[in-house]
Amino acid sequence: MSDLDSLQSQILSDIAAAPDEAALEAVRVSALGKKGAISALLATLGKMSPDERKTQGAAINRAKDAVNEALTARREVLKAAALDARLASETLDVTLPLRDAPAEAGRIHPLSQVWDELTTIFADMGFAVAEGPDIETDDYNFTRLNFPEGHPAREMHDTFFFNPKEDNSRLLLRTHTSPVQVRTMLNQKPPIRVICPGRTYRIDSDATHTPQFHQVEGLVIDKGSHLGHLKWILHEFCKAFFEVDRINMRFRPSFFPFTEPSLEVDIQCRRDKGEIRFGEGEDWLEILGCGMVHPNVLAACDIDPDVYQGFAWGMGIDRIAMLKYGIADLRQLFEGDVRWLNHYGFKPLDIPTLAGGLSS
Ligand code: 2U9
Repeated sequence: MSDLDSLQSQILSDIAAAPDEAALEAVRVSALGKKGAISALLATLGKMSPDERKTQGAAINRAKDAVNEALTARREVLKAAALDARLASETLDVTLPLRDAPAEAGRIHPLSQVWDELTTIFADMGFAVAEGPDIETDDYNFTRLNFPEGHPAREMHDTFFFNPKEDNSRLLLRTHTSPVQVRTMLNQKPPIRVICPGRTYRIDSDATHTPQFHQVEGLVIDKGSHLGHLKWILHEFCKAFFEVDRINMRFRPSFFPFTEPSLEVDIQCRRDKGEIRFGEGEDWLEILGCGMVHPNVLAACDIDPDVYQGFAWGMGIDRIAMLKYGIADLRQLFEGDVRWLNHYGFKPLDIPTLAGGLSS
């Protein structure tokens, strides 16, 4: 085999072995580039005799053509292989579930969820939502609610007071949402049917109390309203809220300055391996307080107690949220831990409705 033949077969086998386009380019440069082996042979033609040049020139050019052809063919093969590899690596599996859309990102806090659930339930019964300021007067938070001046019942509430004003009156952070009902009665004529969800404050901080917490209270004022209506409303609320068909309730006598008679309500439940089930079982769990609005409160809110009567109730939103969603520690509700929220939170578009389900 001549030197040219062996050079050509070496180059062709290098071309065949080139694993990618970069390696193939390196083979091309070493054969046909300025300093390439075939280019070097072509440069020798000038020093040859015309006869020699004729035969050698034709032979070298055939080798050059063969190399060019092999390069083109190999380049096509490598290009196709590179494309196949890219297509394989960039394959999209259209059967995979969709990634969360932006509207699915973030979570609704369980307290907000429960707040929405209970306003949905009471709205369905015809209740309006009333709101009022967090900073209240002593008069609206205590006096008009039949807490006599200097009465120990005021101390039960462990109040956050602001510094006294010049006239010695003191503003305070409301200890319950009841002043919202006082404002409602002063501004609206009966019949009244409102619920008052809101933030409340008491100087209390331990495993079962936070200085800021949440309450929802309800108030009905009409000429013929009575305890039977109150029991029905609370019973319907508990069934809807805990999403059970039946629930047993127990009404125990109690005392609040603003209601007479006053009652505390327990619901029947079963405690099972750290979980609570409602609507069955032998245990009782206190969930709210209620009663007929005290005639002194009606009178203090410009409503004639000889014409109208009413009932009211109150419960802790934090407590019913913990019971419904199995949250063990009250303080977790206030920590703002995103990992906790991702576990206990609700999807933003799963808005509670009675038709679509409260928490499904
Ligand atoms: C007016 C008249 C009456 C609201 C009521 C309760 C009973 C009650 C507690 C439950 C748990 C507060 O969060 S808690 O500690 N509340 O037991 N609340 S009756 O009665 C009113 C309110 C306003 C004008």
